[in-house]
Formats: sequence, C-alpha cells, structure tokens
Amino acid sequence: MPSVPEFLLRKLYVPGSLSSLQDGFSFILNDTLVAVTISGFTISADGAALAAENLFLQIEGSKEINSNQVSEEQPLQLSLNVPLTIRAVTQNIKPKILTIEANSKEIGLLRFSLDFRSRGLDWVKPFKKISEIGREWSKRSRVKKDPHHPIYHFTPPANWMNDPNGLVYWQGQHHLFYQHNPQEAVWGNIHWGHAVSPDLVHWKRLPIALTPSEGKPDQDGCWSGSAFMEDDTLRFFYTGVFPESVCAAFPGKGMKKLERAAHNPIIPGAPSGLKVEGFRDPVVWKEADGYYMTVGCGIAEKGGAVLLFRSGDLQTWEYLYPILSGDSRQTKPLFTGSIWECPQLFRIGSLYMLILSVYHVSKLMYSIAYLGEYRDHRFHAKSVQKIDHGEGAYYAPQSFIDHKGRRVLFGWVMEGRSETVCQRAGWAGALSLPRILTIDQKGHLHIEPVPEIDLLHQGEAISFEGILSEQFSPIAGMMPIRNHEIDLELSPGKDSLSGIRLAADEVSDEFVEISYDQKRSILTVETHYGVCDADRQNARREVAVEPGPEGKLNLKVFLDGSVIEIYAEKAAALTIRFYPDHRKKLITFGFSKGQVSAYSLKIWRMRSCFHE
Ligand code: DQQ
Repeated sequence: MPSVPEFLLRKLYVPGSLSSLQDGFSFILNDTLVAVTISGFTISADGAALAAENLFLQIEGSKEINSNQVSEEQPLQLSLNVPLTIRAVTQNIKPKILTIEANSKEIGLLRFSLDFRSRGLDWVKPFKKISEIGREWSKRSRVKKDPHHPIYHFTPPANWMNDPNGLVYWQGQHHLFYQHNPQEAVWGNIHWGHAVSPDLVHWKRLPIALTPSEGKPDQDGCWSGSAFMEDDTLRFFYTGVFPESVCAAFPGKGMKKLERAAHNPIIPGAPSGLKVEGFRDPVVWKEADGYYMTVGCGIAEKGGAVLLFRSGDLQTWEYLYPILSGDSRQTKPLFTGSIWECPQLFRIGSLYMLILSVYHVSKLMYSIAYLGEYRDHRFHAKSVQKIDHGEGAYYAPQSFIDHKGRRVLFGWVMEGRSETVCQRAGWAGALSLPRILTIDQKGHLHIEPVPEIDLLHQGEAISFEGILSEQFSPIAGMMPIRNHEIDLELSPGKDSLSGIRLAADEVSDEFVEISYDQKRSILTVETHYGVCDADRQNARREVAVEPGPEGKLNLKVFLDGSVIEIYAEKAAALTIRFYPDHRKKLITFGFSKGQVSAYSLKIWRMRSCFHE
C-alpha cells in the first residue's frame, strides 16, 4: 500500500483553525489529497492520547459523531475538499503538538504531527491589508441584510459575542463591555467589546476596549469580568488566560479604552491545595471590613463552586473559602453541573441573590439564581430557580444598578447553529433585552423587561381581540412580522390548551408555538422545522406559570430575527432561537383545544437599537 509522506499530510490542516474551547479544543482538516474511507481515528495532544469518547468528528453538512462510532463496519467516508471538524474534550485546551492517526482502507495508516509552538501555523494577524478591511465591510453589510440577525437586540457589527461584562452606569451612560472575537463568528481570541446607552435600549458601539496582549497574563484572551466603582473611581476586574488569573484594568481617558493595571495578574491562579477546573469571572464589592471578590470555578470530582477572596487595598487578595459549592451528582432541585461561571452576589430586597451559570460538558447551558441570606461573609441559600427557562439559549447574565437605581440584568443570547453556519452568516450571539429583577412580598423573584423598551416601538400598536377555538386561524389579520413585540392577554377557558403559533401559513411545518395549559398551569414554547439538521433543531421548553388576577395570563413576546424572548406574568422569562426560512415572513395564528379561550393582542413593529 502506498504511504503518504507526513509533510503532505500536514497540508490537510486548515491554517488558523485550531481553537481553544472552554472544555477542550477543535481544529479542521480538509482532505485535498485523495478521498479515503476511515475505520479508526486517534489523537494525542502533547504526547497524551485522548480517549475515543472525548473525540468528536463532524463532516461539513452532517451531524457531529463520536469517534467511537467509527469502525470497520461503520467507516467514515472523507470526500475531497469537504472539511472535517475535530473536537476534543480535554483539560488541555491549548495543545502545542497534535499527533493524528487514521486507518484508511485506501492508503493504510495516515500519521502526522502538527507543531503549534512556533505559532507559524496559527498566528492570527490583525487586519492590515486593504483587502482584509474590505472583506470585513462586506461581511458587515451581509450581516445587516440577514433576516435572522436581530435589529433591536444589541450585537457587534459582525463576528462573535458572548457574555456581558463590566456593566456600570458612569457619568450619564450605561457602559456595556462584552466578550467579543472581532475577527470571526466563532468563540476564540477574546477581546472586550464596548458600547454605551443612555437608557438601556438605544446603543452606540464604541471601539474595542481591551485586547489580549502578547507577553501579558491575558495574551490568550480577556475573559469575563466586572466593574467596581468607589466614589466615582472605576476599576475593572477580569480573567486573563492562560493560565486563568484575575487581572485589573482602569478606564483610559474618557473610557475610550481600558488600561491594564501595572501589576497584573493580581491573583495568579486558583488557591493552592484546591483541585479546580476553571478559575474565572471575578466580581468585587465593598463591605465595612474590606473588599470582597467572588470567582467561579469547579472543584474536581465535586461540582461548581464560588470562591471568596478578601482585600484591604484591592491589590493583595487573601483566599477565604467557597461561599457556595454544588454537587454535580445531584439533579434535584436542579442539576448544577461541574463548573460555575460568572457568579455574582448582591442584595435584593431583604434577601441576597447569588446568580451563576451552570457549565457541564455536553449539556445545555443555563443560569440559576439562589436566594438566601448573607451573614458574616457566608451565604445561606434557601431556594434556587432558573433565571431563564430557555436552556441552551440564555447564559452568563450579569446585573448592575442602573440610572434609576433598579437591579438590571443582561444575558448572552446563544446561537443554536453550528460554527460553520455562523461563520457563513458572519455573526453569532446577541445581548438579551434588559430585565428588572425584584422580589415580591412572598420572597418570589420577579423578572420583567425594562419599560424603556417601549421607546423602540415604531408607531402605534395594532390591536386585535376575539375568541380562540379549535380551528387554527390567523388572529392578527395576515400581518407579517419579523422584528416585533407581541403582547398577548389570554383568558384561558377551563381545561383549555390555547395559544399562538408564528408560521408562514396554516400548513407550514416550520413554526414556533407558544401555548398555555390551563389545567397544569404550564407554558410551553416549541420550535419546529420540517426538516431538521445540526442547525435547525426542534426544541421544546416548559415553565410553570400561575395566571394573574382574574385568571388571565399576560405574555410579552419579543421576536427579533432569530431571537425570541418571552416574559410571562413578570414571573418567568424564556429565550429561544428560531431560524425560519429566510424568504418568508411569519404571521400569527391562534388556537384553543378543549375549550375556547378569549384573547386580546397588541403588536408593535420595533425600530433598531442603534444610534449610528
Ligand atoms: N465565558 C468567558 C468565561 C466565562 C464564560 C469566556 C461564560 O470567562 O466563564 O469567553 O460564558
């Protein structure tokens, strides 16, 4: 059998495709030599072989599979010029040398190594050439025209965004920083993007505030962090990688940029003696006896934890203990995963709330809120609930006090599509609408969108009311919607299952349906596609909601391209992604099974959230 020399095999690697993930790494091979039938696949990273169950393979356009599924009976067919993405789940998220071995039917064992130490293979260059700038502008204009792209949810002009960071109201503006890859629509090469808003709903994008800097503790990324203000003096605390450390930064002149503190990192890593996975996302506050900081992590073989630190001068930090830790084996009342990200402790009414985001390999990510008491620097949790019921679509929220003294929360609206499709679209991720958090007299958490969202209404609402019945019919005329707010008041019949469906027409098998089961007090949101693939997957999310006074259920539905946020009775929020056919607009249908239900509905067209 012919054997292919290693220097030729190395050409299969797509330059620049090696990316660090939060739980491993991925890279792309593109077979340009000869089509092959692969019956076995192994990878070693820096000399350590990766277990087959931790390796995932995805041929462009097909579903991701586990490398365990590849065998002589079930070989993997690699065609010419069809990229294969390889994802490895491992703690080594920045391998220096990768060795790839594949058994092929046609040419036997293919074995080659990739050496990333010189950075020759992967160095990401800043945009320099006119052609690169031109490409970026054409990407931006493509993003603008994409009907799946939101217009009244904040996004960068193109490329990737994730967590909101450093939220603060300062000198008349709300500042939003956010995790941003300015070059691509996938996570990696993380900077802090920056934007300001006077009212939380109109945004002005500003230049990037923080850039990874070669030779500094954040040379591989400026990960999440927060703002701390004392007497109008602002400091920022963020995560430098790699290794994960706590770094500080100050506002530059006019807050145009953030300047790194001279003595970074201020905490070089997790406390010695603790076996942690992840150490990130600092938040700082002041108490009578000093400054305190929380950092999220996972304690190996136990679960997520929030570590507490203390300082007298904001420079030198002493580790105290975990103020809360979870157990990844428990599923009740909620599964809390293996790493806790973006924790934040704050007072709310007479209680304290600890919000955090639950991370666990191969599980849908979501965020939770513990309510409890905070005494003597110890947090005593009394209850826990999901912050948003759209698992896999809303993550890493951060809160702050806005210009009106309200506790406002922003989160990251995640994509439901593969990296390949995001790259093609040129963008990924959005910021949720701002939500006000309050606690009622019974100690229940209330979540509602800020009323300033009304400022984005374009003209008057169009109102409809009537009766929903078994017959599935348009209830808002044939009004097409894409970037709209729908306020629906349902007066559900006893034992009814009623609601609305957004679809191109009555018979379309592509729709999103929002229904309320009166008997069980359950709100269900379902997305459905005629043909499903990795990028368009049916989803069903449920949340228990009690109707309001007079048994009526009030829903606010914000549809913005492919982003949908639903607020029910100020008691629950649910975010979901829906990528309908580009060419068709949606119209609103109503239905009621069991018994008829009355409804009244208002629809507003929304305007863009950008000043520019
Ligand atoms: N995203 C950041 C981390 C954080 C995670 C990296 C949550 O700092 O833990 O982009 O989405």
